[in-house]
Amino acid sequence: MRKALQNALLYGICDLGYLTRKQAIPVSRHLLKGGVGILQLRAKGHDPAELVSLAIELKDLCEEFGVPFVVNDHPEVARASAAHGLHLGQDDGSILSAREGLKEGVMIGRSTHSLEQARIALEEGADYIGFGPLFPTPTKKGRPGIGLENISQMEAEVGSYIPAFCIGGIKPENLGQVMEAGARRLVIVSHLLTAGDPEAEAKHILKSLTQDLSK
Ligand code: TZP
Ligand code: MG
Repeated sequence: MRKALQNALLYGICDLGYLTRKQAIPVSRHLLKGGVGILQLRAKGHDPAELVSLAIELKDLCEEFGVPFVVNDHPEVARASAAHGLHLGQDDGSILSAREGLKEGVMIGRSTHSLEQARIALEEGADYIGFGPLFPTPTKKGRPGIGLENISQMEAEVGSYIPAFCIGGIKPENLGQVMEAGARRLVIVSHLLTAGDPEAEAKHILKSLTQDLSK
Protein backbone atom coordinates (compact mmCIF):
# COMPACT_ATOMS: atom_id res chain seq x y z
CA MET A 1 0.00 0.00 0.00
CA ARG A 2 3.02 2.31 0.23
CA LYS A 3 3.08 2.58 -3.55
CA ALA A 4 -0.64 3.37 -3.56
CA LEU A 5 -0.03 6.18 -1.07
CA GLN A 6 2.56 7.70 -3.40
CA ASN A 7 -0.04 7.72 -6.18
CA ALA A 8 -2.83 9.26 -4.09
CA LEU A 9 -3.85 12.76 -5.14
CA LEU A 10 -7.21 13.03 -3.40
CA TYR A 11 -7.62 11.91 0.24
CA GLY A 12 -11.16 11.06 1.31
CA ILE A 13 -12.44 10.89 4.87
CA CYS A 14 -15.34 8.84 6.17
CA ASP A 15 -16.21 11.33 8.91
CA LEU A 16 -18.93 10.31 11.34
CA GLY A 17 -19.53 14.00 12.02
CA TYR A 18 -21.16 14.06 8.56
CA LEU A 19 -22.22 10.47 7.97
CA THR A 20 -24.33 8.08 10.00
CA ARG A 21 -23.00 4.58 10.58
CA LYS A 22 -25.45 3.40 7.95
CA GLN A 23 -24.22 5.87 5.34
CA ALA A 24 -20.54 5.24 6.08
CA ILE A 25 -19.97 2.24 3.81
CA PRO A 26 -22.09 3.26 0.79
CA VAL A 27 -20.71 6.82 0.77
CA SER A 28 -17.14 5.54 1.17
CA ARG A 29 -17.72 3.24 -1.78
CA HIS A 30 -18.83 6.24 -3.84
CA LEU A 31 -15.68 8.14 -2.83
CA LEU A 32 -13.50 5.20 -3.83
CA LYS A 33 -15.33 4.80 -7.14
CA GLY A 34 -14.75 8.51 -7.64
CA GLY A 35 -11.01 7.94 -7.33
CA VAL A 36 -9.94 8.87 -3.83
CA GLY A 37 -6.50 7.30 -3.41
CA ILE A 38 -6.53 6.98 0.39
CA LEU A 39 -9.41 6.83 2.86
CA GLN A 40 -9.54 7.67 6.57
CA LEU A 41 -12.03 6.85 9.29
CA ARG A 42 -12.52 9.95 11.47
CA ALA A 43 -14.98 9.75 14.35
CA LYS A 44 -14.47 12.49 16.93
CA GLY A 45 -16.30 11.82 20.19
CA HIS A 46 -17.06 8.19 19.39
CA ASP A 47 -16.08 5.32 21.63
CA PRO A 48 -13.17 3.58 19.90
CA ALA A 49 -14.49 0.12 20.80
CA GLU A 50 -17.60 0.88 18.76
CA LEU A 51 -15.54 1.80 15.70
CA VAL A 52 -13.82 -1.52 15.21
CA SER A 53 -16.51 -3.26 13.16
CA LEU A 54 -16.83 -0.25 10.83
CA ALA A 55 -13.05 -0.01 10.55
CA ILE A 56 -12.86 -3.67 9.50
CA GLU A 57 -15.55 -3.12 6.84
CA LEU A 58 -13.79 -0.01 5.56
CA LYS A 59 -10.46 -1.79 5.42
CA ASP A 60 -11.96 -4.59 3.32
CA LEU A 61 -13.66 -2.03 1.07
CA CYS A 62 -10.42 -0.12 0.56
CA GLU A 63 -8.59 -3.32 -0.31
CA GLU A 64 -11.16 -3.97 -3.06
CA PHE A 65 -9.94 -0.72 -4.60
CA GLY A 66 -6.24 -1.15 -3.78
CA VAL A 67 -6.37 1.97 -1.61
CA PRO A 68 -4.79 2.43 1.84
CA PHE A 69 -7.16 2.61 4.81
CA VAL A 70 -6.15 4.88 7.69
CA VAL A 71 -7.63 5.25 11.18
CA ASN A 72 -7.59 8.67 12.80
CA ASP A 73 -6.61 9.04 16.46
CA HIS A 74 -6.99 5.46 17.70
CA PRO A 75 -4.01 3.07 17.48
CA GLU A 76 -6.09 0.31 19.08
CA VAL A 77 -8.70 0.58 16.29
CA ALA A 78 -5.94 0.62 13.67
CA ARG A 79 -4.49 -2.56 15.20
CA ALA A 80 -7.84 -4.33 15.56
CA SER A 81 -8.80 -3.63 11.95
CA ALA A 82 -5.31 -4.26 10.54
CA ALA A 83 -5.53 -0.79 8.98
CA HIS A 84 -2.76 0.21 6.58
CA GLY A 85 -2.21 3.47 8.42
CA LEU A 86 -2.75 5.57 11.53
CA HIS A 87 -3.24 9.34 11.44
CA LEU A 88 -1.97 11.48 14.32
CA GLY A 89 -2.60 15.11 15.22
CA GLN A 90 -0.04 17.39 16.84
CA ASP A 91 -1.23 16.34 20.31
CA ASP A 92 -1.29 12.61 19.68
CA GLY A 93 2.25 11.80 20.79
CA SER A 94 5.41 11.04 18.90
CA ILE A 95 5.56 9.13 15.66
CA LEU A 96 8.29 6.94 17.07
CA SER A 97 6.24 5.78 20.03
CA ALA A 98 3.16 5.23 17.84
CA ARG A 99 5.28 3.10 15.51
CA GLU A 100 6.41 0.92 18.39
CA GLY A 101 2.82 -0.11 19.04
CA LEU A 102 2.02 -0.95 15.42
CA LYS A 103 2.92 -3.77 13.07
CA GLU A 104 5.90 -3.15 10.86
CA GLY A 105 4.96 -1.37 7.67
CA VAL A 106 1.91 0.43 9.03
CA MET A 107 2.01 3.98 7.68
CA ILE A 108 1.75 7.00 9.96
CA GLY A 109 0.36 10.34 8.88
CA ARG A 110 0.65 13.60 10.81
CA SER A 111 -1.52 16.73 10.77
CA THR A 112 0.59 19.87 10.49
CA HIS A 113 -0.49 23.49 10.78
CA SER A 114 2.67 25.37 9.79
CA LEU A 115 5.81 25.03 7.71
CA GLU A 116 7.79 24.33 10.86
CA GLN A 117 5.47 21.49 11.91
CA ALA A 118 5.65 20.04 8.40
CA ARG A 119 9.47 20.02 8.55
CA ILE A 120 9.39 18.35 11.96
CA ALA A 121 6.94 15.67 10.78
CA LEU A 122 9.31 14.78 7.93
CA GLU A 123 12.25 14.60 10.34
CA GLU A 124 10.23 12.47 12.75
CA GLY A 125 9.58 9.94 10.00
CA ALA A 126 5.95 10.58 9.05
CA ASP A 127 4.90 8.69 5.93
CA TYR A 128 2.70 11.58 4.82
CA ILE A 129 1.37 14.85 6.19
CA GLY A 130 -1.78 16.89 6.11
CA PHE A 131 -1.12 20.65 5.83
CA GLY A 132 -3.77 23.11 6.95
CA PRO A 133 -6.46 24.11 7.58
CA LEU A 134 -5.87 26.43 4.64
CA PHE A 135 -9.25 28.06 5.26
CA PRO A 136 -11.49 28.07 8.35
CA THR A 137 -13.77 25.06 8.17
CA PRO A 138 -16.82 23.71 10.02
CA THR A 139 -15.11 20.28 10.07
CA LYS A 140 -12.47 21.63 12.46
CA LYS A 141 -14.21 24.40 14.32
CA GLY A 142 -12.31 27.18 16.09
CA ARG A 143 -9.12 26.96 14.07
CA PRO A 144 -7.96 29.88 11.94
CA GLY A 145 -6.99 29.23 8.35
CA ILE A 146 -3.21 29.22 7.77
CA GLY A 147 -3.60 30.64 4.27
CA LEU A 148 -1.86 29.70 1.07
CA GLU A 149 1.50 31.50 1.43
CA ASN A 150 3.59 28.56 2.64
CA ILE A 151 2.25 25.83 0.37
CA SER A 152 4.95 26.04 -2.29
CA GLN A 153 7.76 26.14 0.28
CA MET A 154 6.20 23.20 2.14
CA GLU A 155 5.92 21.28 -1.17
CA ALA A 156 9.59 21.95 -1.94
CA GLU A 157 10.91 21.04 1.49
CA VAL A 158 8.54 18.26 2.52
CA GLY A 159 6.25 17.30 -0.37
CA SER A 160 9.26 16.33 -2.49
CA TYR A 161 10.03 13.56 0.02
CA ILE A 162 6.67 12.37 1.36
CA PRO A 163 3.12 12.96 0.13
CA ALA A 164 1.75 16.24 1.49
CA PHE A 165 -2.00 16.78 1.37
CA CYS A 166 -3.39 20.29 1.70
CA ILE A 167 -6.55 20.35 3.78
CA GLY A 168 -9.22 22.59 5.21
CA GLY A 169 -12.11 24.37 3.55
CA ILE A 170 -11.17 23.26 0.04
CA LYS A 171 -14.03 23.27 -2.47
CA PRO A 172 -14.45 23.88 -6.18
CA GLU A 173 -14.71 27.66 -5.69
CA ASN A 174 -11.18 27.92 -4.23
CA LEU A 175 -9.54 24.92 -5.91
CA GLY A 176 -7.91 27.10 -8.59
CA GLN A 177 -6.31 29.35 -5.97
CA VAL A 178 -5.09 26.37 -3.95
CA MET A 179 -3.50 24.75 -7.01
CA GLU A 180 -1.96 28.05 -8.12
CA ALA A 181 -0.38 28.31 -4.68
CA GLY A 182 1.41 25.01 -5.37
CA ALA A 183 -0.77 22.29 -3.83
CA ARG A 184 -0.45 18.90 -5.52
CA ARG A 185 -2.57 16.70 -3.28
CA LEU A 186 -5.74 17.48 -1.35
CA VAL A 187 -7.94 16.26 1.46
CA ILE A 188 -11.57 17.26 1.01
CA VAL A 189 -14.13 16.33 3.64
CA SER A 190 -17.33 18.38 3.91
CA HIS A 191 -17.61 19.27 0.26
CA LEU A 192 -17.49 15.62 -0.79
CA LEU A 193 -19.61 14.25 2.05
CA THR A 194 -22.40 16.77 1.55
CA ALA A 195 -22.41 16.51 -2.26
CA GLY A 196 -25.50 14.95 -3.85
CA ASP A 197 -23.21 12.70 -5.89
CA PRO A 198 -19.88 12.25 -4.07
CA GLU A 199 -18.53 9.93 -6.77
CA ALA A 200 -19.07 12.47 -9.56
CA GLU A 201 -17.75 15.27 -7.38
CA ALA A 202 -14.56 13.36 -6.54
CA LYS A 203 -14.04 12.62 -10.25
CA HIS A 204 -14.57 16.27 -11.08
CA ILE A 205 -12.02 17.44 -8.50
CA LEU A 206 -9.48 14.82 -9.58
CA LYS A 207 -9.87 15.98 -13.16
CA SER A 208 -9.03 19.56 -12.18
CA LEU A 209 -6.14 18.33 -10.07
CA THR A 210 -4.54 16.22 -12.80
CA GLN A 211 -5.14 18.83 -15.49
CA ASP A 212 -3.42 21.40 -13.34
CA LEU A 213 -0.48 19.10 -12.61
CA SER A 214 0.09 18.39 -16.30
CA LYS A 215 0.45 22.12 -17.07
N1 TZP B 1 -7.66 18.97 9.76
C1 TZP B 1 -7.36 20.20 9.33
S1 TZP B 1 -8.66 20.90 8.52
C2 TZP B 1 -9.60 19.52 8.71
C3 TZP B 1 -8.91 18.57 9.41
C4 TZP B 1 -9.39 17.25 9.77
C5 TZP B 1 -10.98 19.40 8.20
C6 TZP B 1 -11.07 19.42 6.71
O1 TZP B 1 -12.38 19.26 6.33
P1 TZP B 1 -13.08 20.14 5.19
O2 TZP B 1 -14.54 19.86 5.43
O3 TZP B 1 -12.63 19.62 3.88
O4 TZP B 1 -12.73 21.57 5.45
MG1 MG C 1 -5.96 13.24 16.63
